[in-house]
Amino acid sequence: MEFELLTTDTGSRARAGKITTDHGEIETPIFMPVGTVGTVKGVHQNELKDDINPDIILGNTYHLYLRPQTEILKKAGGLHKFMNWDRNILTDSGGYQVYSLSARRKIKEEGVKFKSHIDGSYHTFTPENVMEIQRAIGADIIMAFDECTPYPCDYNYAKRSMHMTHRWLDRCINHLEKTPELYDYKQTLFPIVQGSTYKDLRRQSAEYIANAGALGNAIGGLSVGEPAEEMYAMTEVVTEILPEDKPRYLMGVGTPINILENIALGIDMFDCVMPTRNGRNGMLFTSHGTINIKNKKWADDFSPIDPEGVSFVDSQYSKAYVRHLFTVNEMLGRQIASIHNLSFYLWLTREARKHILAGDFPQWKDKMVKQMDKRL
Ligand code: PRF
Repeated sequence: MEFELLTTDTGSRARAGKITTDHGEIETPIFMPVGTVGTVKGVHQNELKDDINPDIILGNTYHLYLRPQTEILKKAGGLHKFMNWDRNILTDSGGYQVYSLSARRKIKEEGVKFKSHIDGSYHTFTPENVMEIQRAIGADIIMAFDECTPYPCDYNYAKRSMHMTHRWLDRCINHLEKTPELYDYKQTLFPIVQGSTYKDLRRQSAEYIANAGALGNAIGGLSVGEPAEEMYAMTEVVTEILPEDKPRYLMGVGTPINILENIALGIDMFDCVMPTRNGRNGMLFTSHGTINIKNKKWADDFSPIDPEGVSFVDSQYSKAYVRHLFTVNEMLGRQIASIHNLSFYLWLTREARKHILAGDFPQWKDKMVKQMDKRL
């Protein structure tokens, strides 16, 4: 994997860059649609490739390990072939899903024993087996196994957990070296900064992660319920320390406003379930604010769902029609909302990139943040 830093904004820390892997180029800043179980929920491959058109999507080790399971993915020749996606994939390590989804878990130095949310069976994730599972899934970018601390988090717990995440990183790196790639392309490991909402811990963690010398770095443990200002303060501390010449990925963030603010602080990559999950609940993100399409006020509004939107759904369907689909609980409503929201998120990061390259990112960002901070 290579990263080319094209521009750093003079009025902020925003950057425009380009990552190149064996599955093609990724123009940064980028939003990566989440495809947890090997599908971006509710979106066909045609719509994903031709309309939303992302350079990279996300998969989850936790889910794919439980179903369809590693052996099936190996037989398929990896996740790319299994789901018929020939561009980039990044897999999260399970270091978050184990905490947020499993029915029960026990965290020890060796790893995490957890109870499946699907059938109640018991499993253990260790830094070593998570590297092996991610080899089998075959994503281009794979994540280190970490502990994502909750918010709020006691200082001493956060500190102990951060050190364990660092020791787990060393184990990930060692084991990955001994575990060859299964397919004919390279995989790149990204380590993860933790440290909860404590600046001193975040600094310490960022230094440790930077020293690991990986080709890209991630920030975890944020967007877990803390106020946005606290998240931005942590991003700022960490991006000051992480190397300039490597891409930086802020995990699980966030709203369109969170994304622009974090781009301004030097983040290059984002992922979040919001556009799809909130979309399935009738929330539409637009450049003029968020729409709750289930609201009665749209019942006879026959204007397009987003006149400025870049997706075909924006001009082809009216607000009244999509509201109707939600009211009668038709799945097409949820599909339209997912396609709209993902197209909007991708448009937003592409537009940010254009403005970084053009040199007027801070002004554009401030205007957009003000504009989007509304409920329509
Ligand atoms: N760790 C991992 N994945 C994550 C997170 C984390 O801290 C977050 C935090 N918002 C989202 N996804 N491994």
